[in-house]
Amino acid sequence: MNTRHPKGLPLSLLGVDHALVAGVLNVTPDSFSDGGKFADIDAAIAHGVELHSQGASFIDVGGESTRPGATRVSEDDEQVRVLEVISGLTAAGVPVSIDTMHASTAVAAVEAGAFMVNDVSGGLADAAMVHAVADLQVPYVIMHWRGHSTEMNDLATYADVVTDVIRELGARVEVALSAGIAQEAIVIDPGLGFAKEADHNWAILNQLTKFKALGYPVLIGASRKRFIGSLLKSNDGLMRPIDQRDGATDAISALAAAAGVWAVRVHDVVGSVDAVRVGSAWRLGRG
Ligand code: PMM
Repeated sequence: MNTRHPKGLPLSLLGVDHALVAGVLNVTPDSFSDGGKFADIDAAIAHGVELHSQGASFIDVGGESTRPGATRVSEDDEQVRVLEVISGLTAAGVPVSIDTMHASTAVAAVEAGAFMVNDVSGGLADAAMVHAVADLQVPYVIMHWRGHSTEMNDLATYADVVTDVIRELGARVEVALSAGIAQEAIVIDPGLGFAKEADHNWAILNQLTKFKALGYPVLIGASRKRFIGSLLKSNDGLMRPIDQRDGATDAISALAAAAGVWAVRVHDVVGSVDAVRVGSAWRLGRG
């Protein structure tokens, strides 16, 4: 199996030998970091084009917030939010992935030009998803997930977080394979912040090589998440504000690239583009 890239990547990304940077584009009124800013379609497309020009390998477009406590959106509302943005970016030559838990949105998004489906629920939220992706024959990101945003904070209990997440991810990979998704099309993601407390995330990052060893390309989404905010608390105990977490995000991007991940998913592309170059050169022993 080729663990460098999943099968089905745009040609423009195949020659890249450092970790890829996925730029986050949340077209939602309520995402925790950039939500609300890009609800207007033209502004969203312009932002995606800008992230791509800054060096993002592809743009991950999502229309449903997965922020802890967020309420769900209907498939129709989600598609109204994302489809025009995806076709606009595709027309501008920007590779796009779709961040969705809905099979119908995945299908419509790929029709609109998306090359990959990023499903934070790893197929658990919508049983039709793995079958849809098998038909679409596109790369599929399977993230570790235990439940929707309204309940995930109560599900963060593990005997051993690394062992448990690897086992649960493995079960979702089996479901995807049984549905007919090609092994070469699968990407795995430990799901930082999803039913995980701060130290669960650090334990996972500490053991990234164990995820790599499963043989699938690995994607990491640490950008601006709460566990960074709590690591960098001020002396009086205040969380580091969301808009001041990019330096730490860049550090994680560098270390994740050094550990051999396939891609990092970030809001601030500029810093992570340099960071993954450093991490990948470190890993390869050449620039
Ligand atoms: N995190 C978020 C959304 N989508 N997708 C993947 N594959 N991995 C992640 O860690 C991930 C994701 C939540 O962050 P956001 O609200 O800033 O997009």
